[in-house]
Amino acid sequence: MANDYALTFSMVDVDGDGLISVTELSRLMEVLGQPLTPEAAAAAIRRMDNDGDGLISLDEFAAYLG
Ligand SMILES: [Ca+2]
Ligand SMILES: [Ca+2]
Repeated sequence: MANDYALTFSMVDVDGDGLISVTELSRLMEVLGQPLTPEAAAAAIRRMDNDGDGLISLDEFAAYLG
């Protein structure tokens, strides 16, 4: 299961720094045909962001989806 999350995560993490940013989330939703406003993207990040650094780590991503 963790590997599935890691695979999805790596597709979203375009620059490969191991963190999902608001920009990367926005790009993903655009590709999925469901573009978010910057406000909505930031709100989505905040919902997943457990340590408050404004970025989503693989742990936070897996915790949110799992
Ligand atoms: Ca990234
Ligand atoms: Ca975080």
